Amino acid sequence: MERTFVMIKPDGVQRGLVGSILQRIEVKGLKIVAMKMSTLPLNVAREHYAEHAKKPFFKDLVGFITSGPSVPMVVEGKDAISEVRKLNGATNPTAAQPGTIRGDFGLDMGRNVIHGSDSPESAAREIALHFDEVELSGYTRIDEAWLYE
Ligand code: IDP
Ligand code: MG
Repeated sequence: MERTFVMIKPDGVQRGLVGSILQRIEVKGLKIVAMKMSTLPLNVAREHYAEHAKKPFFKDLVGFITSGPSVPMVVEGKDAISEVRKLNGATNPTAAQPGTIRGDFGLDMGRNVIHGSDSPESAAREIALHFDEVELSGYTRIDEAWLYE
């Protein structure tokens, strides 16, 4: 089983999409093992997007991501990292396929509703950045015997 860091961004919260997005994650079979609502502190936002620090959009990105509450979570399951990236769709919502979260719920690159880690290294780094170990709940979902062979 693999864990990934997922976050519904402030636009997703403001637009009332939290329930719809969580439902897609849950019905896929992915298990939410940690979740909270929090407005990211500036230092956490800068650290989260450190790989983009030199990009022209970095200032706007950090301003946006700290502008209101987000819903950070840790999601677990088979190939969770790539499965969440597939559910999310392409970075630019106008390029994202219909049926994906970004393809169905967004129109603008800077308002693309959701984040998902892009690799095992990013997932480990981002989970540790946003959550303490004690906030992660290991448990068995009742449907696991029917989800996995
Ligand atoms: P990802 O979220 O699909 O992994 P990244 O390339 O890691 O995409 O970019 C991180 C976030 O930065 C994107 O989700 C998007 O919100 C924002 N972003 C990326 N490229 C641009 C851009 O060219 N203009 C404005 N915002 C951008
Ligand atoms: Mg990324």
